Amino acid sequence: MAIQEIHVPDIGSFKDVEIIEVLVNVGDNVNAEDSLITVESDKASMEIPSPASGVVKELKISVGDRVSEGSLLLVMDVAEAAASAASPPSQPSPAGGEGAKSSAPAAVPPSPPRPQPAKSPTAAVQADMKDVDFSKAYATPSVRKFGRELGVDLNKVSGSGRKGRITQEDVKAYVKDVMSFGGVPGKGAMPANVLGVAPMPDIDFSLWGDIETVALSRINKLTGEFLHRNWVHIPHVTQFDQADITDLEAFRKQLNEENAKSGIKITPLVFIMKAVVAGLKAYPRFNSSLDAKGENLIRKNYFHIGVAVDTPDGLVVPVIRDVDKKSIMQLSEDLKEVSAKARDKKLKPADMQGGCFSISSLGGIGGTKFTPIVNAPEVAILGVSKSDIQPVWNGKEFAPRLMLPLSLSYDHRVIDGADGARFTTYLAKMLGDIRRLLV
Ligand code: CAO
Repeated sequence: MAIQEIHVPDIGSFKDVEIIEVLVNVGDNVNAEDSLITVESDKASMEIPSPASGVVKELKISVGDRVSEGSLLLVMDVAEAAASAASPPSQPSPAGGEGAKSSAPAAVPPSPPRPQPAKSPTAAVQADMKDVDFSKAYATPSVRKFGRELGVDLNKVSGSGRKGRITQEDVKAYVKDVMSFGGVPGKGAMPANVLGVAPMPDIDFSLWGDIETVALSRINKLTGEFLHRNWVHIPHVTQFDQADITDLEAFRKQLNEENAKSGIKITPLVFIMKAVVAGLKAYPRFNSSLDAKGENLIRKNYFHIGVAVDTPDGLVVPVIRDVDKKSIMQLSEDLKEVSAKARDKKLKPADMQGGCFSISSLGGIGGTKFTPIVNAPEVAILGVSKSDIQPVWNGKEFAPRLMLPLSLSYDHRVIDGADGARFTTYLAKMLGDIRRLLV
């Protein structure tokens, strides 16, 4: 045995890239070509394999560190035979191409966070793989992701790729095998929670005309995974309503005139935030989250509101804290600050955590209603569309009133339809006469 430092080999155009996964721990027995870490650039992720077999003695990096060719990764007690064979560094494997040795890997979504070990993985194909430990499965992040999406426990799939690496074809063959045997091969019936959803086909669009491929931003990819998870896990219902904001709008315009010199613009959104807080106080179930087992509701006695901000790189939801304690002017300032931070990419993860309820306002753009996706672990989200003048019957005649469309999506496991309707009715009442917010 010999102590050897393991460095990042030639990784082509990947420079100063972030480590998104450390796949080994101190004490692990590693075989040559086993993946050590996954790095990610703006465009792609890539696994760095071990150049030698041996035991990991010391890790010199952790998730979030940035590395380039030559960076020290770890110290290994290398097996004698492997030590001499270890001199030419192994090539990293681009996550997008099985066994490929390209320095310009294809763009793929980042690998999801490393899951915790499963307590009792009984089924070969499961609907939810988030708790299953794939760390010993020899597969690229894209194949791990594919396996998770199909609910396949990769630990049970044999790899036909180089050095036994599991390929996408192996996963497909495994699923076919399990399906054709009506369950776990040789072990009985199909588990009840099989997803049963076919993977998206890989289509060559150039067959029908000129195309170009544009890599998704990191925010697009993360948001996509997050929204997909919430869409699949949460039974959504969307309740539509309208608030008469004719008087509110007159007051808002007056405030803006009075504060013209302050440089702070008051938009309808800050009043909506205040009305939402009143709603959360009146209907505390909306200010709660389900615990991980789905058995208890965690009720919050604070009022932090997430606001969806549209940026050139995608959607982010910074959280404005203690909305109940802030004035309309203060909230307008906060909103201006967080949207500027979001658009300048200066938001930190902590700025986007701890929200109780989110608001997605498309009122500055247009549209009449939409169905926002709940921002879990929150249980409801309010979509706001563009207000417009409508004829409203006042008992004697139709009067022109400024109506604001509201679209409330909620988690039906926590909120009943009646409460959904009560909540929007309450919001409309508050926004229709904002003096009520003081009561
Ligand atoms: N009806 C009519 N006009 C509205 C309105 C509404 N509901 N909401 C805002 N407006 C007006 C504002 O008063 C402002 O008018 P002036 O320019 O005349 O003053 C204009 O529209 C632009 O407002 P804004 O968008 O700059 O400000 P905001 O406070 O309403 O919103 C922010 C701030 C950050 C939420 C917004 O800029 C944004 O990014 N919205 C997009 C959110 C998004 O993408 N959601 C989709 C997520 S997917 O569910």
